[in-house]
Amino acid sequence: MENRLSTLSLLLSGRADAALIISNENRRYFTDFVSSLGYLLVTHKESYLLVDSRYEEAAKAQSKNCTVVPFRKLSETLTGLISQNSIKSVMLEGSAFTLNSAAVIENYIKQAGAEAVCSDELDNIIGKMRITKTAEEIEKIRKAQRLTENAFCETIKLIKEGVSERELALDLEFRMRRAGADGVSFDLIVLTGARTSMPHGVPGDSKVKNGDFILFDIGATSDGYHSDMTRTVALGKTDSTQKRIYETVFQAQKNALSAVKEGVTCGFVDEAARSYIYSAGYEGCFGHSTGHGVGLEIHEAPSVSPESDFVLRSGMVITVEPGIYIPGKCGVRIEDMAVVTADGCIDLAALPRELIEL
Ligand SMILES: [Mn+2]
Repeated sequence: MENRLSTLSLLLSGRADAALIISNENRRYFTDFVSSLGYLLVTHKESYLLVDSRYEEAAKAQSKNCTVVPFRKLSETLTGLISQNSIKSVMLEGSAFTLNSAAVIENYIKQAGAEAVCSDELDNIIGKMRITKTAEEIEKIRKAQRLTENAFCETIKLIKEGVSERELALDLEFRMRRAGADGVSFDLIVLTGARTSMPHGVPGDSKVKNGDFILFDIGATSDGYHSDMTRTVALGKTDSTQKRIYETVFQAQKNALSAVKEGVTCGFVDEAARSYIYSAGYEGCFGHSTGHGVGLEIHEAPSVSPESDFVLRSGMVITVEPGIYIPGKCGVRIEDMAVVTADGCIDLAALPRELIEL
């Protein structure tokens, strides 16, 4: 891992003497250390990772590029470090705090004679760093994707009349974890029949019937990095309406994937999928955005949404996931993750996208 803390420290120059990072993903991003609580104080000279006794031993062994400082009373340890380093201003991640927790930390910072700056500025600085993935990060996402695909290929063998959404979701999660995944990227979505028209439905006791679409929106995490994939399969033969919906989404996704490359806007990619779906007569049946960034979080910048003028750059990882949803009838979504390159993209999914009729 390159020294991201030095990069951040440089980016803080002229804006603040220090930054205090509390979000789990950002602490992990900068120190490689995983914990559910901790405070990373980044100064221009040095970075301190403040942890309680539960994490002291592990943090000392595993964290990178920072000094581990165990604390019993956060107020004392934090104010001590701020004073010792003559820090006069501390930037906070506006998105990571609740109103209450911000008030507490701001008070500690004031007690040390410094000013707290709680806005979106630090989020934006870190967001810009995280949005472009290194080759090492892309490998982690690819590994998470392989775990997802391997589980999917095994689980779909269980599909037959009478098997429930819940059973399929559980089977997928079990296979992912047994194969080495940290966990799932989100509560896995497995929907059958008419319920596939709900883009983010929750798996329940509904059972697969012949002729149903079964929609899987799934992902494993590996080394903290997320994967995200959607496949819609059918049990038995689909009718002409289902086929037309599937083919439209399939082509829309192809169009959007072909549109991805460095220099184009997210709005351009969205439009490539959306205009195809709308012109096929499905206007009003595709409400969500075409995609989103993926990394240490399942939903990151950029948002691949209509009219977005955000410009894609090489190394960004986005999903491309158009869908068509007809309430009471069925829905189809197909989703791959893609790495933006100078002249196109690399599709991180290795699985085919043509309709599978089991
Ligand atoms: Mn997604």
